[in-house]
Amino acid sequence: MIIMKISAIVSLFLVASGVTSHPTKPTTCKHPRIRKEWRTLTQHEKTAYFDAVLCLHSKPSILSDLVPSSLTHFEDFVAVHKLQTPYIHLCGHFLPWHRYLLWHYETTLREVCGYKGAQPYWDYTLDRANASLSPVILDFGDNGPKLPVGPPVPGYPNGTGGGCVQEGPFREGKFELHVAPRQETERKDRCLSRDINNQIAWDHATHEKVAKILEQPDFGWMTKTAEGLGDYPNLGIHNMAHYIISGTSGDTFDSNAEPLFYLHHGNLDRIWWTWQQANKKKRTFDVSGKIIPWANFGGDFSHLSKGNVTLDFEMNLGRLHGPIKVKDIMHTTGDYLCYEYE
Ligand SMILES: *[C@@H]1O[C@H](CO)[C@@H](O)[C@H](O)[C@H]1NC(C)=O
Ligand SMILES: *[C@@H]1O[C@H](CO)[C@@H](O)[C@H](O)[C@H]1NC(C)=O
Ligand SMILES: *[C@@H]1O[C@H](CO)[C@@H](O)[C@H](O)[C@H]1NC(C)=O
Ligand SMILES: [Cu+2]
Repeated sequence: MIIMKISAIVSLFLVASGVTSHPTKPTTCKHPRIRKEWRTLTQHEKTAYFDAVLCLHSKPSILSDLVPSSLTHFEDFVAVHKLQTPYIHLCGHFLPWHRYLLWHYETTLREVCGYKGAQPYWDYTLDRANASLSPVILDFGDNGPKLPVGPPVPGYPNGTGGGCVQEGPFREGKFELHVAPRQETERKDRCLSRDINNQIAWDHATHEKVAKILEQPDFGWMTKTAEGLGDYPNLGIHNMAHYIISGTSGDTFDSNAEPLFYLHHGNLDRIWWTWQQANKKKRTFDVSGKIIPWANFGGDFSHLSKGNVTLDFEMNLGRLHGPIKVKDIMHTTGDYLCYEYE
């Protein structure tokens, strides 16, 4: 009787601890890629990163039959994000899906374009005082000439640019985009545009906003705080950073046609990672939140389950990669992913 009780207690304990015991298990990740803040990279490292992105943009598309406006391998990532936009934002797997996208983008830069480094990130809180002077944005080129473009969010002042980027590695004439805006899939040749909004940076690129995310007790509240609490376009830190740059970056569907997207999402992923690191046992495998997004981007959700995202939920990058399960990407130094933030 006593033995039975003990074994019942033990098995209860095992069920309760469940996957949370994974982080302490040895994993196959021995030499994690170290992701650094952009401004700490050497000039040599910065040039190597730009060369790799431009290389990716010179490789032919592998899915242009699906999205005719994707002409390059760089644009394939934009096409995949565009097609999945209604299903990967404002939902439980928002952070997992974007972590997976970043890992595969970083890996492709390395495998296809010989990049030796890791995906850098952009800590925009360092540029809050004047986003127009951000050394990160300026390394990626300028703002583009002033055009009559309204504010990205009602109630904010207009941005400071709006035209085609004229300087740097992604300037007009050197870096042409073919991928059409929003949900369109037909080819539309255009430039990369930016419309830096200093007021949005001042109001939202704050340490307080980051601290608010980090102090949330569980994944559900943490991700909602990061993404905005359901009242899109509420300026959660995720939307906010897109709108600091605006222009191409402000169009959710193909926001990753802006190379800075991957640095912004690197930072968002770092915030999630920092939150996980603060309580590895409890948080490394904590995931929840609805499968069906809490705001409609114009998708058909009839094929989706009404429940929450779990560790066994499947994600894919269309024809680029997958499917994998959410549990594969929860641990950044596990058996699938292998990176850390500096
Ligand atoms: C920010 O920098 C830009 C570019 O140098 C400048 O025109 C602007 O006045 C600065 N804004 C503030 C608030 O200092
Ligand atoms: C902001 O841009 C809009 C659209 O071009 C324009 O109508 C408006 O006058 C601008 N506002 C200011 C204060 O310049
Ligand atoms: C679904 O996710 C939400 C948000 O994380 C959470 O509050 C809720 O408890 C979850 N529901 C279930 C049944 O797990
Ligand atoms: Cu996205």
